[in-house]
Amino acid sequence: MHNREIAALFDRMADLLDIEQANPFRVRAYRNAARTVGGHAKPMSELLARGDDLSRLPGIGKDLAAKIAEIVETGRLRALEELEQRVPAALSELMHIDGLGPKRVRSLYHALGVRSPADLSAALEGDRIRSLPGFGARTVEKLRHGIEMLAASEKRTRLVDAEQIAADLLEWMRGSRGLKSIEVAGSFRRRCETVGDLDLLVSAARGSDAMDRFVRYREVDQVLAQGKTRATVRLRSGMQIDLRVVPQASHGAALHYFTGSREHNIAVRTLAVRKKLKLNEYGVFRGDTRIAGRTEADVFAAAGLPFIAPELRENRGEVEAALAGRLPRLIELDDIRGDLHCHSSASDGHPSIAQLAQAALALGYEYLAITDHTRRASVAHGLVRKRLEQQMREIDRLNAKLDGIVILKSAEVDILEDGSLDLPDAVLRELDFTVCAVHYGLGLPRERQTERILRAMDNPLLNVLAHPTGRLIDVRRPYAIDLERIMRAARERGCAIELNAHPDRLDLNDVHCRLAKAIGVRVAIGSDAHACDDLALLRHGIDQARRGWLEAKDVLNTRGLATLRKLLRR
Ligand code: DGT
Ligand code: CA
Ligand code: CA
Repeated sequence: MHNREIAALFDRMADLLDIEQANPFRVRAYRNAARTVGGHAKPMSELLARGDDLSRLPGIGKDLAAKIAEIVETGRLRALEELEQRVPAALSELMHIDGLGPKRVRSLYHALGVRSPADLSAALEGDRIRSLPGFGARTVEKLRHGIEMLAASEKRTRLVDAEQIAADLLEWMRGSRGLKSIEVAGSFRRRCETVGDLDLLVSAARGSDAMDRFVRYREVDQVLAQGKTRATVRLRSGMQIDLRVVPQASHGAALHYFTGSREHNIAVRTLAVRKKLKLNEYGVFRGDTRIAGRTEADVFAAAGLPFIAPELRENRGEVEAALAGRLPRLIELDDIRGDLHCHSSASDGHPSIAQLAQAALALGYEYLAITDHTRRASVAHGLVRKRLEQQMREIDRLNAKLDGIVILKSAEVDILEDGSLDLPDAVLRELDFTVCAVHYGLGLPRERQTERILRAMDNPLLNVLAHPTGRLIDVRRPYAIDLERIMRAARERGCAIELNAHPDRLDLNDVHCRLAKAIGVRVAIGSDAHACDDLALLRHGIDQARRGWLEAKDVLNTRGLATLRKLLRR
């Protein structure tokens, strides 16, 4: 059982309890548990095996700790099975459609017998749904989009989830006889935000048992194809895996070929052909002689190219840049000097500021900004002015004691519908800087939404525009905005644009990062952590930044504190 799967059971529990109108605290407890487990870096099974007390994890009490142990040991959760006797399990899937909450799900179920996304699709075809209270034309339209997103999300897996699946499989495969190397190629290696399947590449000595071992992996649900050097299986999680076994002499060529993208491969092959060479997954050939293939660098060199990082291989100009000696020096996680977006127990995050500071220090950061929500986000215990002032005093006290790290006073400030910020300027001025975002009124028409954000940026107290498109991967589309116009305005005004690194968001995405670079607006990468371990989520932002050609100099929080302060000032 991967952490994601345990989290999914808790989430389903929370959904069904919510639909059943159970105690909201119970619902929230399961949600928090899902977040803690799903975002934890180590598998729960490993923590249990080494005797850790799970009730020490944030948001996990004795009861939930026992439930995690039950799931790890039995693969089941009895409490959920009992609940599913009363509430149809598929109703939980409906809860994941944008526009549906427990109330609407209940009314769809009771009034129209809608139990699943398929039922909902059918109901949307007819007009009985319009007679239900709360299902106006806009909601119906939103639900149509929501169903499309759900259908699309079933075909692809978020990179962060694929990582857990891949890590477990790799560990199993490393036990193969005669194994020389093993790598995951494809979109996974290019660090795409979602992957369709995993492409596993093994180089092995003759007579290796890698192929047999692959199809015997305990998570395999179905072997779809099996030959001597290639096989395809489907795992119980639904993920499909392609395996290729190649001799070492072809390793680099195969790695390049199966990393793709297809369009990048074609561009490189075209260069090779111009040099009268043949390039395929076995090597680079002049006539019948293999002149390269053992390493990827050799393959690139044979085509007349320097090594091109996997994240760039989308045929978005990387081959031309490589030929001209103008490849970017991509940002690395090590370049990051601090985190500019995280939540403490003052809002919806769990940890205290002191705990967050210790965790940030352990990551080697020089600074950490505390960006709790302000007033409007009442669901997340918006910080009223008084508490924000208390928090600032607490930060002053901590900063006086802490060595090696500085906590920055900030807040995630709501941009209201008229473009004003929801705290008075006098309060905002007390902060080191602000992170501002749209959380409500996501459905405004493009022109108005863009105006709203431009007006907010007119206020010189707006420093970073957070998660600029508002999309949630697999769940919610970006809101309608003219992002290019916003970025240009941000550059003129000296605002930065956030790359929110949380795996639910990745907002900016890769293409937007590239646009930011072209426009010359600085990018601030933030983890949006709600737990100490979440600070490590920042690496997901680095993946997308690299895909967007960003270099350390394009990113705000690669600077030391003094320069950061200077750059933030408007
Ligand atoms: P995915 O799985 O949809 O997230 O995306 P990829 O890029 O992993 O695609 P996949 O799994 O179909 O194939 C892996 C790589 O293999 C792909 O990126 C490039 C290479 N490849 C597969 N088929 C072809 C082909 O017909 N021509 C070329 N040039 N390369 C191919
Ligand atoms: Ca793939
Ligand atoms: Ca594949």
